[in-house]
Amino acid sequence: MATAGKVIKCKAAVAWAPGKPLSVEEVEVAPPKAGEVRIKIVATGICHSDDHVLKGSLPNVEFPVILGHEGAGIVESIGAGVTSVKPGDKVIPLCLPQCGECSYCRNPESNYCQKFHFSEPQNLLPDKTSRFTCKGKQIHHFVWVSTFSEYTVVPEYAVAKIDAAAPLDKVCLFGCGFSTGYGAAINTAKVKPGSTCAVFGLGGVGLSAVMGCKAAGAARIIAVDINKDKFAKAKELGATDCINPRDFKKPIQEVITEMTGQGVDYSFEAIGHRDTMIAALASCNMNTGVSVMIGVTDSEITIDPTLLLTGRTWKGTMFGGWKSRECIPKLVASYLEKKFNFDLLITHTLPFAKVNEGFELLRAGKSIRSVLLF
Ligand code: COD
Ligand code: ZN
Repeated sequence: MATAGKVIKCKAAVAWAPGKPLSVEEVEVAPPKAGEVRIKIVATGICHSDDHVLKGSLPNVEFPVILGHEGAGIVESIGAGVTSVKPGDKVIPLCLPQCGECSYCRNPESNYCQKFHFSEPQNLLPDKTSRFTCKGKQIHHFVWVSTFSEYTVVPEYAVAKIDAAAPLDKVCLFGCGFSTGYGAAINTAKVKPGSTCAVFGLGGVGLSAVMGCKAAGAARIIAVDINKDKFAKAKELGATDCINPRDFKKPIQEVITEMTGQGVDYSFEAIGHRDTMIAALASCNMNTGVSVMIGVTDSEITIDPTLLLTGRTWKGTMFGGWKSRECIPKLVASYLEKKFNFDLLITHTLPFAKVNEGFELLRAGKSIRSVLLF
């Protein structure tokens, strides 16, 4: 291949500092070292977590950085020792790696990998260097994947090879939004048929949780958002009731408890706010209720301990509980077999140069997922 072993110059969106718009620049992407894979990104979604980073509210990220973690692409070249993918393979870079060696990777009950950002920052590749430079400056990676670059370099154990027939402009959503929300219902909560659920936040992640509750056979799915424009899509995807906390004088947890008698069996928080995390917890029934926190907040939470004392379970989820390298290819195969369809989540498709417009649409509540195409 003509580019293998060479530095590639390409387009990327650089976040030079928190709070500033992204800057589309020409960057240099060094070839992959041993154990690494260089990927030509074809499509990438914009997730609210990228915006959280720009606001400075995700831990351990270092600027300047190339964000983006919901991408799909084609392997351009591989470093020494890489055996699981080859140039030309379609792949999804994985923000949650699966090293296969740490104690969690070896535990069949767990999907967390100790190489993930919450254990060791993923701002540089494992050898503690970056493959990105721009205007002579080193640019940091973001959770290793940095999909807002036409080419990116990722460790082999953070890459999933997928079916050659997969449409990259759709399956990029497996990189975060769909996998996270759908898996929160299926794997983390283990929603049972006939149960009642409440999903707080109807973005790409929350709507995927609605889809997961429906697929698991929930009888009632209460969708909660302050933006009523999200309700039509929530209903299309399986919500039975849609409620706006601003339409009620009393706290939304009281409304949900009255609607269901005791509170729901399962609740999900897909917003990333302290108050909605507590409201979601209090919305599930006091004894067997399970509440799953999907969002991340940078503020601490104080709760009345009796919320848990009576038996409720409060859980978090990372990447929807999927062991990433192992499960993503299977999920892509199920998508190709039309076992589920999340295409409705993609509300906008934009050329990569319009990345800031994509963020504006997200902030204004006008998009679910914008997919950027290189
Ligand atoms: N009450 C009800 N709904 C609200 C409220 C509120 N007080 N505030 C906002 N909302 C709604 C918004 O109107 C919007 O519809 C929805 O909540 C949020 O949707 P999006 O599209 O902005 O966000 P997503 O779906 O792209 O992302 C949600 C996350 C929870 C994943 C994200 O915000 C987050 O916390 N990310 C960090 C967690 C993480 O790292 N997850 C794994 C990989 S991203
Ligand atoms: Zn995300």
